[in-house]
Amino acid sequence: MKKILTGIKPTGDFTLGNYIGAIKQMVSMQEEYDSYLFVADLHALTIPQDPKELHERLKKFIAMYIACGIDPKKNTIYLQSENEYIPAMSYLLECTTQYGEASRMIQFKEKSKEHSNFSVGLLTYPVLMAADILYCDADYVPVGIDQKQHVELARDIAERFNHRYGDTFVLPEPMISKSGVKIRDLKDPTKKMSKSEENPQGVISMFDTKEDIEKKIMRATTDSDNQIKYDMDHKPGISNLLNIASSITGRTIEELEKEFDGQGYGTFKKYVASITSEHIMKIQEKYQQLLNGKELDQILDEGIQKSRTLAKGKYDLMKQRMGVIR
Ligand code: AQP
Repeated sequence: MKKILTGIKPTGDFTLGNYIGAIKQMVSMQEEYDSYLFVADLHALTIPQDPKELHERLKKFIAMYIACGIDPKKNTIYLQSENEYIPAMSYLLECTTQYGEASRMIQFKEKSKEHSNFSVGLLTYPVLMAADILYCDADYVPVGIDQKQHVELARDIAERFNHRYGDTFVLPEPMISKSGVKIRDLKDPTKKMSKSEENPQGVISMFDTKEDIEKKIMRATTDSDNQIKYDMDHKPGISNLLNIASSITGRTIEELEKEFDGQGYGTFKKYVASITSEHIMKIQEKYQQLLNGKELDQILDEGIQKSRTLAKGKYDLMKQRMGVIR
C-alpha cells in the first residue's frame, strides 16, 4: 500500500479551506492508502504564537480531523512535536540542503517580507517539512499548489542524500488533486482563505456558530451583475461560493449554475449559507462528543508510538550513513 501524509499548522482556527482542501481529500483516500495525518505544531512556531492559544488548539485540531471523517483505524494520527526524531532528522537534512535552495522558496520570500524580524525557523521550515515526509517514506504528499515547491525540495534533498550516502529515502511526490479547490477569503476573494487572516469576516472557522457562518456567507463580497456563473477571473466571489457549495454537496458547478440561473445572489447565498452551516453543525456535534471523551488520548498515544518507531529507525540509519555513530 502506498503511503500519503498531510499536516496542518495550528496557526489559527481550523478553517473551511483546510476542511475542503486537505481533510476531505484525506478522507476520500483513506481506504486506498496508508495515511499519516499530523498537527504541524512545530511548523506553527516559525511565526510567533501565543503559547496558551497554541496549546489549546492541538487537541481541538485532532478532534476536528476525526469529526470531519478521518478514521483513526485507517490513519496514523499524531502531534508533530511529540516525535523528537523529526527535528533531529531535520538537522541532519539541513546539512544536506543548500542555503540558496532554502532561501529561494516562495513561502519564505513572502513570509519574510511580512515580518521584519523573522526567525531562522522560517528559512528552515521546508527542511523540517522534508523530515516530516521522509521519515515515514511517504510516496505522495497531497498539497495545494502553493506547497508543491516544498515537496519538490524534499525530493531534491532526499535524492542528494541518497546519492551522497547511499539509498536511504523513498523519493516523495506532490499530489495535486484535480478536484482540490482553493477556497478564497469571503471578503477578499482574490486571496486564499487563511487561518491567520486578521479579518475574521472573510474566514469560516469550523468552530464558528451557525449564525456566524450564515452571516459571513450572506455578507460575502460579490460583483454586481447578479448572474450565478463560474468565472474565477472576473467573478471570484460568486465562483468561490459555487466551489464551496459544490464541495459540500458533491453537486457539479454546472448543476448549481443551472438550478440558480436567474435567481439572483440573495437566493443563492441563502442556499450556500444554509447547506454550509448545517454541514458544519453536524461536524461540530461529533467534535463535541470527541472532545469530551477519552478516545483522543488513546488515538494520539497509538499514533505517536508508530510514528516514533519509524522515525527512530530512519534517524539511526541516517546517522550510520553519515558516520555519526559510536
Ligand atoms: N483556503 C484553502 N483552500 C484549500 N486548501 C487549503 N489549505 C489551507 N487553506 C486552504 C490546505 O490545508 C492544508 C494545510 O495547510 P496549512 O494550514 O498547514 O498551511 P496553509 O496552506 O499556509 O494554511 P493557512 O490557513 O493559509 O495558514 P497560515 O495562515 O498560517 O499561512 C494544505 O494542504 C493546504 O493546501
